[in-house]
Amino acid sequence: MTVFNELIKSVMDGEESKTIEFANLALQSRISAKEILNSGLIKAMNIVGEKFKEGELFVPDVLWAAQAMKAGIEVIRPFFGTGEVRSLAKVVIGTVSGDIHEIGKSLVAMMVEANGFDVIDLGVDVSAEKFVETVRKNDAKLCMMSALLTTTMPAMKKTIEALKASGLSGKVRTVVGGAPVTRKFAVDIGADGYSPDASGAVALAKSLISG
Ligand code: B1M
Repeated sequence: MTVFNELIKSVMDGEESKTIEFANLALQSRISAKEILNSGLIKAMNIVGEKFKEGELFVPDVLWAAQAMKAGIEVIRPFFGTGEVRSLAKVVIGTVSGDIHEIGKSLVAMMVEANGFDVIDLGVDVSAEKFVETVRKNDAKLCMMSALLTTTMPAMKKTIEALKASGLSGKVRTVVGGAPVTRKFAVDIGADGYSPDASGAVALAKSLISG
């Protein structure tokens, strides 16, 4: 089996220690962190998602896989730095209220941080009030929201409205993303930006800060 197949299998089996072992092995084989992420960890989680949808895997299996994936991300995290000068622009990020999916959000947070931003990660199930309070307290320039459930997407609209109602809309730009989120939805709810993936989110953060 190739190192990628081993890595994918270890995530799917929820074998955290094996995921760490194979992620390290891949790095030693001079495979880039980006490739390990895309062709190993994310690929595995997509297969898990499909199997979950088909009823072949259940919530605990998905949780174990998610934990293994998180462990793999920690192994490659130090290799995501770009060496750019820190912008010092503060970014508040979180998964919106009612939603506990954290991996995609953490990935975006990690990559945005690696590109020179000061990231305040509020975690998951973050209320509109918490986003507003943190943006205000830290004079954040960007508020980034993730949602993985169609049922939690309205919480993004609620947060954007809360930012506006608090008089922060001219001071902070908003970015939304996550598997069910679309560009049209982002436009409809008045977000300043949308990205389908983590690298797009980084590019967007840079352009919104400079523009
Ligand atoms: Co859940 N889950 N889950 N889940 N889960 C999905 C999302 C689902 C698509 C599975 C399926 O049915 N195929 C489905 C949602 C259907 C829908 O609404 N459209 C679903 C469901 C239904 C549920 C529950 C309701 C299941 C239940 O209890 N019956 C429940 C809800 C809990 C809740 O939140 N209230 C639930 C629970 C869970 C677990 C807790 C078991 C676990 C999360 C554990 C954790 O995060 N610690 C889990 C997982 C792991 C998944 C899947 C399998 C994988 C998600 C993931 O981590 N992907 C997922 C199926 C799938 O996506 N294939 C599924 C890897 C990650 C790197 O990708 O998060 O998409 P992703 O992030 C990407 C992009 O979306 C983007 O960049 C990232 C990197 O490219 N992105 C952004 C994300 N945020 C961004 C923000 C940005 C920009 C880009 O800017 C701000």
